[in-house]
Parts: sequence; C-alpha cells; structure tokens
Amino acid sequence: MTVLLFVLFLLLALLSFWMVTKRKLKPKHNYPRSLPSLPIIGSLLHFVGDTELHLTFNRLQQKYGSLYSLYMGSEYMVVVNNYHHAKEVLLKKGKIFGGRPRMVTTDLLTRNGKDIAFAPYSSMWKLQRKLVHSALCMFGEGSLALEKIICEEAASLCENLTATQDSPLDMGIELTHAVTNVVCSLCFNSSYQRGDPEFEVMLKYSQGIVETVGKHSIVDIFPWLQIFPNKDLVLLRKCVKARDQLLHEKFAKHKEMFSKDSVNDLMDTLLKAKQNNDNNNSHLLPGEELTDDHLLMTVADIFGAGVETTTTVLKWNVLYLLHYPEVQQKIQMELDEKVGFNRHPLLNDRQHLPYLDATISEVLRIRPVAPLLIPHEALEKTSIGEYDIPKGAQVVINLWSIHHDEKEWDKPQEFNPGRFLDEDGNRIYSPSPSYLPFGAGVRVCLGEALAKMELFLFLAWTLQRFTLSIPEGHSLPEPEGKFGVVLQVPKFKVKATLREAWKGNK
Ligand code: STR
Repeated sequence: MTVLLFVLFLLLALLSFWMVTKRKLKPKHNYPRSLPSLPIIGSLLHFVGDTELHLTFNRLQQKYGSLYSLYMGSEYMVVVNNYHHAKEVLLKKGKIFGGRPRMVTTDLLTRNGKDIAFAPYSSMWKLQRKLVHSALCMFGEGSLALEKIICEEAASLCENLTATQDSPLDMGIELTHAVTNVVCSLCFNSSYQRGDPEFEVMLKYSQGIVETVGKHSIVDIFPWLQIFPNKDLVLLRKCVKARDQLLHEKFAKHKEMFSKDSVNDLMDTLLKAKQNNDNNNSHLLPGEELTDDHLLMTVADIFGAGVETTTTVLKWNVLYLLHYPEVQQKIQMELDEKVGFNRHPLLNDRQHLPYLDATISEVLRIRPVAPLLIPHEALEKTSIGEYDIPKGAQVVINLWSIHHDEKEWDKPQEFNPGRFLDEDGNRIYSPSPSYLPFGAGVRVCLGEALAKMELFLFLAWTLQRFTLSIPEGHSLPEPEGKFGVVLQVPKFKVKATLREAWKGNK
C-alpha cells in the first residue's frame, strides 16, 4: 500500500513538475503573430481566388504587422515585409536560413533539387555555385568577350527593329531572342538564327514553366493532390520533357567534342569539373557525386534564369518608357550628348549615363523580377528580430513590400528614376537601404553583373537609334504584373521609329 501511495505521489509530483515547466516554457516561444488557421487547410481561406500573392502579403501587414506567420496548408510560413528583418534573414543569419522548402513543381523541374536555385543547402550546392561563378567570371564579367557578344546581339536587335519599323511589333520576342543568344553563347557556345524552330520550342516551354512552377500552387501546398489529374502538372511535365530533349542533345554533342584544353562555355567548364571530381572527389562529402544530372540541371537553371529574368526586366523597362515618354527623351538626350551618333554605346559609357542607370534601378524597384524571391527554409531553430522561428519554417521575403515601403520611399507607387540621382544628376547607389532587387547573402543572384551589363547595353543601343511609342489604335498596357516565379509583363505592341540622325545611315 505504501509503495502504491509512494508511486502515486511520485507520479503526481512529476506531472505537476511537467505542467509547471511547460507553462514556464510556453511563453519562451515568442513566435510571430499568426493569421487564423484551420486544420488541414491552414490559413488558406485568406487566399481564396487570390492570384497576386505579393500584394495580399503586403496588405496583410496592416492587420498583422510587418512580420507575421501563417499556415500554407500544413506548412508553417513566416512572411517578412521589411528590410531590417530581410537583411537579418539573408545576411546576418544567411546560413541558418539557407535552406529551400521542397515543392512538387520545383522537384519536377530540377530532378529533386539537383540545380542551384531550388537545391537544398549542401556541399554539392556550394560546389555547383562555385563552378558557375568562376565560369561567369572567366567568360564574361572579367573579359571583353561578353561585351562583344552582347553588342553583336544588340546590333541584330536594332537591325530587326529597323526592318519592322513603324509597324506594331511585339518587342518581347525580339528582346527574348537577343537575350537568349547571349545566354546560349555563354552556356553552349552557340546561337539561334531568326526563325530557328528550336528557338520557338524553347520560347513555348519556358512560358509553360514560368506559368506553373514554384508559385505556391495547389499541388505545392498539398503534394498528395498529385495523384489526381492536374492541368498545371500536365503542362509542366510536357514542358520539362521538351526542355530535357533539347538539353540532352546539346550535352551529348559537348561530351563528344570535349577536350580539357579547350573549354569554351559553361557546359565545358562543368564537364571538366566532373572529370576532376571523378579523379579526386575534392570538395564533396563521402557518398556525394557530381552526376550528369547535376550538370544538366545546373545549365538548365542558368539558361532559364538568364533568359527569363533579363527579358522580363527589359519588357518592364519598355512598358514604363511608353508610359513616361519624358523619361525616354531624357535618356536619349544623355545618350546624344555622351555617346553621340558616330559610334555605338559601350560598357565604359555606363558611368557617364547616370539617368539611364537610374531608370534601370527604378524599374527593378517598382517591378521586382521575383517579388517574393524564392522561399527560404530555417535549417535550425532560430529567431528574426525578437521572434522565435522554429526549425523547418518557410521564410518568404516580400520584396514587393520592401520596395514599396512608405517609410523608406517617397511616394513608392510613383515611377521616378530621379530618386536614384542627387541634385546634380550624379548617380547615387540607392537612396534607401530598403532595396534588394537581386536578393542578398548566400543565395544572392549569381547573374547580377551579367544582367546589369545586358540591361544597360540593350537599352542604350535601342534608345540611341529608336524612339518607342504606342502604335496607332493600340492602348497603353496596364503596368500590372502577373505573379509567378517571375513577375510577368502583360503583352503589348510597340512602334519603334528610327530617330532622325539615323535615317539614311545604318
Ligand atoms: C524560368 C523558366 C525555365 O525554363 C527555367 C527556370 C529555372 C530557373 C529559374 C527561372 C525558371 C525563373 C527565374 C528564377 C530562376 C532561378 C533564379 C530566378 C526563379 C523557372 C529568380 O530568382 C528570379
């Protein structure tokens, strides 16, 4: 009996101890304020019929503050809407938040994360990033080669615009063609002629991928829904198949022709790295191997990112120039004065064309390419500001909110390149630290330098020769983007008129 009583007493003591410690522990978890949520569907009722997630996340700040949490189905997600917290996540605690949540659509696109952008944080990922980084430096940023390639493409872009002069034209396609050829040179040491059927195939599958991948669509939230027919997944599978076919052809050719003494493009660089790695698995952990799949997915990433992002920004640029002809005129005046009509623009001119540079920066602010970046994942229990963040939380950086923060930007909805210039018209890097068009930290964009070169040269070449306007009978396109893995530009037609000084000479 006494033994029984003793055991009972012990159990009671343990129970009360457990309850006290639990109560004590509980307030220790100071998670960000959460949107109401239901079992299974989580907070999804807030997003019913919502297509522009970045705008909804921005609006929700009014009620829940700039840092809040929610449940995307059963996934715990934290949304960051101000730059202090964003910099803590990306820079100060970059490694801790360096993970990526797995998603059905991105897994399909990247053969379960064998690429760079959507891959988990690992030594393999670090090696892939390093290889691409050094290849970009070798072929491009460090040398004159890339400038030459971009200028050649800019010249044929201008030729095409001259040929279709004054008739309504979808400039998007011309710009995509030019940008694709730059990335093609870089990745495969090849380019597309006008009307190449392979280019058309690529255009089509890229569009399908952009429309279906990584936008928190229903199968990404409820992976078990894959077992049912799903329109988006069918399209994505078809597009990935088309992409793979194209990639495999290029890969096979490169393998066949490979010689380690003549490395001409990114694909060669990767093949060489694989050879070195096969010989002495230098940087990788035991059991890790740089496979053909890794090489293919890396090139696919760079190709897809290189084409989609730069063309999107160029299209936004053109759209804003149509809305603000006075901005276009100012850029042209600057070009006329600093470059003139006897030679084409060069990268060296960038420092003398602050207004064009400021316009590009303003476009990147007002319409960020990736309005929610790519979601991050906390690899361990951590914190943001004064709030606790559990391991495995998805962290979404709302770049849209950061670029439209009224505390940081004067009339953020207004397009005003002048905000990036001082009173004398000299370029200032950024008037507010609340500006991260290329992200930051360990996952920062790998192509920032390449993108800036292309944006500058393509716009400088085009505006030196042409004035862009709305064709008669067409209306101004609304500057409303469509949310996705990139913020998509509406389709519109442009009239490109050769400027007076260029008439008669080519
Ligand atoms: C575009 C379509 C395609 O064919 C391949 C890719 C893979 C890389 C993606 C790219 C996409 C869209 C833009 C991304 C890029 C990686 C980095 C870039 C998401 C889906 C941005 O973060 C903006």
